[in-house]
Amino acid sequence: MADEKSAIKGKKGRTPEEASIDPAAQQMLALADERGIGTAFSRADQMSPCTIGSAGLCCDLCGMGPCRITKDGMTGVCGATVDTIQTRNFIRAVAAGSAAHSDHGRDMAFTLKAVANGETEGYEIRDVAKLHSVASIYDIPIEDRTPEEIANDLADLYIAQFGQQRGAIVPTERAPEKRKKLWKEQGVIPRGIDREVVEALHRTHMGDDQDPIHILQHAVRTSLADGWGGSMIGTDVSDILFGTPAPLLGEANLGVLKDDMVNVVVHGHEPTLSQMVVAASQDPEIIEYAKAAGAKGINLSGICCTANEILMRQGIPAAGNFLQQELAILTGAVEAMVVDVQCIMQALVTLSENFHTKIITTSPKVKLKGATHIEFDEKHALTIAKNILKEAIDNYANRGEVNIPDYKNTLVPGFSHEYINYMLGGSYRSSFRPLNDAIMSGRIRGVAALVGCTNPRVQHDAYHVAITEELLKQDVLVVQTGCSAIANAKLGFLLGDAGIDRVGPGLREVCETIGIPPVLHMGSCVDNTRILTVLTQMVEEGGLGDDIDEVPAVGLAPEWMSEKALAIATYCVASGAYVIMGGPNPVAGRGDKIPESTQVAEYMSSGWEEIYGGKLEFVDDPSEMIKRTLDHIDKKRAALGLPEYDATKFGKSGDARVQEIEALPLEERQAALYGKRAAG
Ligand code: NFS
Repeated sequence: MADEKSAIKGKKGRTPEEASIDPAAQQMLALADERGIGTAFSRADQMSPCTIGSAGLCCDLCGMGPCRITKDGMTGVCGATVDTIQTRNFIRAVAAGSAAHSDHGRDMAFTLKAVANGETEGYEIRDVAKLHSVASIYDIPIEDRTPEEIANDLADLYIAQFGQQRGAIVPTERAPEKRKKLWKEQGVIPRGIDREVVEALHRTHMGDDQDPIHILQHAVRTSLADGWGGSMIGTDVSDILFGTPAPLLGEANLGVLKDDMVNVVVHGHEPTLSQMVVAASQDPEIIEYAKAAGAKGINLSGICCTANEILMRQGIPAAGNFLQQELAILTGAVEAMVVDVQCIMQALVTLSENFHTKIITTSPKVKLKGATHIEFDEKHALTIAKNILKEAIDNYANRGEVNIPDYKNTLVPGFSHEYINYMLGGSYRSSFRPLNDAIMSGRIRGVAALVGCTNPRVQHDAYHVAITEELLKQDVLVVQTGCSAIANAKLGFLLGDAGIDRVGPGLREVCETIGIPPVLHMGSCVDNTRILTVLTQMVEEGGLGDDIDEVPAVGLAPEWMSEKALAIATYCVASGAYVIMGGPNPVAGRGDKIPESTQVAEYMSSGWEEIYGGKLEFVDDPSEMIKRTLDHIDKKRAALGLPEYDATKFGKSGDARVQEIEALPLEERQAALYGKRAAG
């Protein structure tokens, strides 16, 4: 634990204010500093990223290396060129990201199968309407059949997508016609989810595929197996089993922890575990058990995408995003942090040794040395969830000093594509027409999907918030998932009233008319597929072109860190979107000591744009990200023949206008309201 002394103000360390814009995070970082406890922030300060590796210039695929390409014209021992090395590294990251999302989707499909066959404890099919609508897409008969019979068929179909060897995975059928045709021509329709991931690994084994463009073509196919495969399956099944999200009231930030209750934080990704912990926490027996331990009850909260899953379905508060997992433990108030898969820092265990917090791993795939392992099994899900909570309650007596920051904000999450469709027209006229019309008229300039992680290499939450603020002013509707959504939730953007005065006049009118926040929280990272569905439905509604690449929309992941983010970025590009990622480009040479190989970076931008209409770019500076976003939106508006965006054209209706009128002197107010000429 030598480096436990390395707090945030280390040699090159940033102050808490420089490390995060979130006051709750700042408070915890100051505490870590005081106590000499290391966090991801201080570790990032002490370890500069490897400039060779971060530019994709290091090849460690065989035992002749690792080879580092540090000069122009250099190759690896085998002769591999810079472009080959960079694209091989890139596709491996895409494969790992796609594998993570898709394995999550597979587990969801297995759970659906088990629920359909009565083999689980505590689960049920909550959303029969969604089951029917998904089954109908694939012509699974629904008439005169029980939900279980339909779910069994759907589960079989979905499970088969992973091991399928030939043909096309079925969720790709849901893309716009023109897009499917393009994918077919390019030969990138995934044949089977597992097959594409395996082939990505095979192709990048020593001595296989060494043509950068050919490698990238398969990167596209692998990523599509994620976005229009594993992730889409994950979202569908989560909705069927746990309910399709609709707006509700939630809270976010470390202030959701309670000093007089047993705090259990669920962290990770798969809703199978977290949903059952939610159910168990409401069990009278468990509540009594907590009271007997001297607590007022159980207070559940989430971190990362698990937080999003239970926030948007049950309104369970989010304690924070990725970089707040350690900070939650630093409060001293967490009895147990229950984790499943993905985005879980190994540092949690060492950190928790300074406190009473128990780290409980639950997935058969993920163990952390030093953590308590209580393996989750859907057959005994509720019993296991109760046992986990009992462990946490038993730990309440060991709690020491507590420092819960007094910061939290309310938000309205739960904007599934089904709900967006409904909210725009109600039950009888649900449609995307009003949204398309608002974009076509210029009330809404365009749409930005702001997604992805937080990363200690940049000021925590700062880019998410700065970009959102500016885009809203520019009348761009912002949709969000993942840790980015939590970043903005903490600042109050995801609640209508709090965010509305910071929104451009046209967008404001739309938000006021429909009664929505200017930033729509659409779920976890797996739910980025909801954004694909929304874009497809906007295309099908008409008026915004006949393919996704024609819609004035941009995707941004300004603080990304995970390989999953690269998989998401690639499938979004292949679906026609312009994607802007923050941070250094993992396929570009950097600086003067390292060759400036921009061939791959250029291909992912202009090359992919020529083929797919979407492109991938890495941009360091948030103002440049905003500029490119607006330029792209305006370019797409012009290509569709839509009126040029004009900030002064709208804003003379809705609440803003009412307030303006109310502030007028009586006679002018009458004139404005009744059309009478002001006297005199
Ligand atoms: Ni996405 Fe969710 Fe967060 Fe990043 Fe991790 S939680 S799947 S990878 S860090 S947004």
